[in-house]
Amino acid sequence: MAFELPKLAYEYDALEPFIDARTMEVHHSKHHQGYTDKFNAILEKYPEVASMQLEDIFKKLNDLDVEEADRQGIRNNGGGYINHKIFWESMGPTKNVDEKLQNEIVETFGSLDAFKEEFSKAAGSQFGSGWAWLVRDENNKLKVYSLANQDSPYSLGHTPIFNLDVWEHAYYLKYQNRRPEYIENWWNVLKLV
Ligand code: MN3
Repeated sequence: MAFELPKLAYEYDALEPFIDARTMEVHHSKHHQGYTDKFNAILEKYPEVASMQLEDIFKKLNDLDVEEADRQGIRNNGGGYINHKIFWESMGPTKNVDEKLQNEIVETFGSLDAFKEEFSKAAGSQFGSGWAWLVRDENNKLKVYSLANQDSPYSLGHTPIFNLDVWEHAYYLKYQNRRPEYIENWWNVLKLV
């Protein structure tokens, strides 16, 4: 069983003007498709891994019975597969605020603005390619951080809630080197908060 490129719940131009249609199209149909294909190609060698729940593959990444080069391949390409899936699902053209989550965010970070500032800082200060994350840690506490490349919070024992892609391919066409502007505009298309 192969993992499929997830269909988006909205059109490529639905997040305009904050994320442009061309970036969405290339990001989804080329980048995400590429991760999907490479992930599946590795899994062809490991039917037991291919039949696992997607999240479990990353929770158990270090214990998978695979060659080391393939473990790294799963980390990178499988990470690219699951991280983008979370990314598309957390965005949308209309807000669908999760009140319970929002209350918990205010409780944990002091205010919504303080949370946004901390998250934006994590996204802005990630050196090179990576993602900013809101997760639940092993004690069910909300936490914000960034991880390099396609690393998954599941591999740290954490559960992702939403993420922000700060690889250049996520924003370069529209924003070039202006990552802070991309981050600021992204809050408009994050559904949950
Ligand atoms: Mn990406």
